This record gives sequence, C-alpha cells and structure tokens, in this order.
Amino acid sequence: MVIFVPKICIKMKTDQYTHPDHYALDDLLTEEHKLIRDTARAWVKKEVSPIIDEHYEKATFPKHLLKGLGEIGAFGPYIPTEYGGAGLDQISYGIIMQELERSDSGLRSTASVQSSLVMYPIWRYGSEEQKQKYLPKLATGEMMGCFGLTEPDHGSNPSGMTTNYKEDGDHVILNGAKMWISNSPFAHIAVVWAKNEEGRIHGLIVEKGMEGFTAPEMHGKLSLRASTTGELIFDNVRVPKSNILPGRSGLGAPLSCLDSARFGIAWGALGAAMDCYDQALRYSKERMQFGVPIGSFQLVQKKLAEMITEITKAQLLTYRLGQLREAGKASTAQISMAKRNNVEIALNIAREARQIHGGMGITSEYSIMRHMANLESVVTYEGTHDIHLLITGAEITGIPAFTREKPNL
Ligand code: TGC
Ligand code: FAD
Repeated sequence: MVIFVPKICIKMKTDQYTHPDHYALDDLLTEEHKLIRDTARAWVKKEVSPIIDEHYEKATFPKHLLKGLGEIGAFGPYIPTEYGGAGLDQISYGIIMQELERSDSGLRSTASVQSSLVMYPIWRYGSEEQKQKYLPKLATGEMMGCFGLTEPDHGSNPSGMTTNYKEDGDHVILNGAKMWISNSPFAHIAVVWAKNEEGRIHGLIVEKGMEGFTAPEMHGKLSLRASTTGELIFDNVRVPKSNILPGRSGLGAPLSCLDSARFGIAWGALGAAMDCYDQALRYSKERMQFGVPIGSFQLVQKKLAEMITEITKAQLLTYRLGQLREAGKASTAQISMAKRNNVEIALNIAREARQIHGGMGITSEYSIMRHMANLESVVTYEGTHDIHLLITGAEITGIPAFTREKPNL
C-alpha cells in the first residue's frame, strides 16, 4: 500500500494550522466573517505564536499585545461603533474568540473579560455618561477592565456574596473581597458586584487609585499561566454614586454578562480543539513507526476520526447558537450546553492529541499540553462543568437542583 504524505506536512510547525471544515461550514459564513477570521488568524500567527510559550513558562501576560487586540476588534466586537466597538455580529465575536484560543486560552480570556464582562455591562446597564467615559478607551485597550463576582466563599453560588456598600452622601462605602479575578492586577477599572443595604446586588465601576482598593496578583497557577489573575480587596473604598450601573439590579445583571462571555468561550474552546486536532493529524502523517506513518494504524485513525466528528458537531452547535444569539433568542441553558460541551470535547481532544504525539506530546514543542492545562481553568470558570449540567437540567425539568436542604452536621 502506498501512503501519500504531502510534503508540506513534513515541515509544518505548530503555528501553521489548517482549518478543520469537514461539513463545509465555511459556506455558512459571510465574506465579512471570513475576512475577520483570516485577519485575526494572521495577527495571532504573527504576533502571538512566536512569544506565547515564553509567557506561559514565565507566567506573564503579554501586555504589549493589548493594542493589537484592540486593532483587530477583539475588545467589544459587537459593541456599537458609536461607543468605539467594532459593531460586528455575534458570529464575528465567536470567530475572533476561536482564533485567539487556537493560540492560548489566556489570550482569549483577556478578550472575553474586556468584551463581555466589562464593556457589555457598561453598554447594557451603564448611564450615557459612563458609556462615553469608559467604552471608547476599553475598545482600544488603552484602558483595561476586570469583573469581580466570585468571592473566596462564594464561587458557584454568587447570590451568597458578602461584598457590600453603604450610602454616604453622594458616595457609597464599599467593603469586601473578590477572588480569582482575571486581569485584576493590571486592570484600570473593575466592574464589581456588591450588595446594598437592602441586600440587593448592584454593579459598580471601581477605579484603580481609589483609596482602600487593592488588586494583588495570585501566584502558583499551573493552568492559564499566560493570563494574570488576582484578588480585589475593598477596605472602606469611597465610590461616587455616579459609578453605580443604573440600568439593572439583582443577580440577573451579572448572570446576563456571563451569558455573553460563555458564548465566546464556547467558540474559543473550539479553537483550542482545532489546534490540537491540526497538530495530531499532521504528526500522524509525519511520525514513522514500524516503517509506516502512525496515521496508517486504525487505532490512531479512530482517535482522529472521533476528534473531527466532535469538532464538527461542536461547530454546528456553536454556529446555530450564534444565529440564536444574534436574533436575541439564545437562552441561558442553550449557552450553557454549548460552553459545557465544547470545553469538554476540547479537553478530550487535547488528551487524545497528546497521546498521538507520544512522548513529544508532553513537551512545549507542541501547544497541546498548554491547551490541556488551560482548559482545566476553562472547564471551571464562567460556571463549572457540573453547574452547566444543572442549568440544562433545571430548564428541561423545570426543577432547579442547585440547592438542597442543609445537612444536619
Ligand atoms: P437564580 O435564582 O437561577 O437566578 C437569580 C436571578 O437571576 C435571573 N437570571 C438571569 N438573568 C439574566 N440572565 C441570566 N443568564 C440569568 N440567569 C438567572 C433569574 O431569573 C433570577 O431573577 P429574579 O428576578 O427572580 O431574582 O440564581 P441562583 O442563585 O439559584 O444561581 C443559579 C446558578 C448557580 C446557575 C448561577 O448562580 C451560576 O451561574 N453560578 C455559576 C457562577 C459563575 O459562573 N461565575 C462566573 C464568575 S466570572 C468568571 O468566571 C470569569 S472567567 C474570566 C475569564 O474568561 O478569564
Ligand atoms: P466551588 O463553587 O467551590 O465548586 C467546587 C466544586 O463543587 C465544583 O466541582 C462544583 O461543580 C461543585 N459544586 C458547587 N455547587 C454545586 C452544586 N450546587 N451542585 C453540584 N456541584 C456543585 N471569577 C470572577 O468573578 N471573575 C473572573 O475574572 C474570574 N476569572 C477566573 C480565572 C481563573 C483562572 C479561574 C480558575 C477562575 C476565575 N473566576 C473568576 C472564578 C470562577 O468563576 C470560579 O472558580 C467558578 O465559578 C467556581 O467557583 P469555585 O472555584 O469557588 O468552586
């Protein structure tokens, strides 16, 4: 049997990826979508691929990329142009997240947080003055933001938050702490969720430099190392009342932001899966064992065939979700299903791709282990894998199963 190994495969490097499109999904994209994808991909290849491993190893975020991220429209892609956003549709947002996460989940995280968790709440729930003041600078990356919902004792259950504020004339006095906050050490502003004196949750824009506000970095992460994570500590911080988001209160306000971010993550995880698949396919044609490419073994083909099947199913799910979201019809449970599914398949694909690479798969020569480690954060943040299962369960049964009677310990 003669096995055709295209020459181009032999010298391919990890950043020279192809585009898995087994079901001709490109036909569903507009010319604008393809241009956005190709632009983001070319930028990532030129600016990110050469430096990302070093940042990952040193556990630093490549801040010099912020301007470029702004220029390719990664900050607030769907925010209207009048506020400095790119004015694109939801599928374009997804495509940009996909291309960023083909490179590294940490890079996509920064764009997700800035777009969906900082710009989105200001755009949806902010006053006109707040929108004018913050959105244009956030869109270019000149100003960076972070999102404070999770607390040390309240992760999956944010409604239990204890961060709170009390009125003091035309200011409020904010106290409490947030943990696991992406970008907080270098962000200029934080969109913080806190309870007022009646126990109602509101969003506040807290600026660096306000007395009593600190954002120390958290160290020791073995995942998402090219992303900076920190705390937010509020010790009697005086925040002007004009910094409270007036448009919506209650837990639904931050949860609606999570809908937008989870949508982007569903697309992003697909990017990580594609990158792992691309590398595994290429390696299986290059690597010779027993005198033949390992891709000629049925067990290796099984892995590859299952990978492309899962990628294709996830692409279809994600594309349809993009249509629903664009039409304003995507439910939280639909978004949860896509986030949960796509992160899970990406993790499984990373593990299988690692196996196809044998020992080489554990080295930084390939991005597979980095994706795998990153995806362990992605499967937990923005709602854990099991919380998303319960969101789907609650919708299909009508019975929320998030809480249970407290055990009598
Ligand atoms: P529940 O009773 O279900 O809802 C409370 C109120 O909110 C309303 N609501 C929503 N509104 C808008 N959009 C949504 N998606 C909404 N979901 C719920 C709901 O109608 C209700 O309104 P009302 O008027 O009746 O009060 O809330 P619950 O306390 O039972 O919690 C439900 C649960 C567990 C699903 C939810 O709290 C949850 O999603 N937990 C997971 C927490 C999470 O995802 N945290 C993420 C933190 S941010 C982050 O991780 C960023 S990672 C950054 C990066 O990419 O680097
Ligand atoms: P817990 O809520 O303590 O969960 C622990 C385990 O218990 C999980 O397996 C969970 O599924 C399970 N569990 C909990 N409740 C239930 C239940 N009702 N039923 C069944 N199982 C349950 N947060 C922010 O606000 N902003 C950010 O920018 C941000 N960035 C992050 C970046 C990174 C790298 C990481 C790791 C986290 C980030 N987070 C952020 C926090 C993230 O959203 C939380 O870690 C996540 O929501 C889970 O909360 P937890 O870690 O407290 O886990």
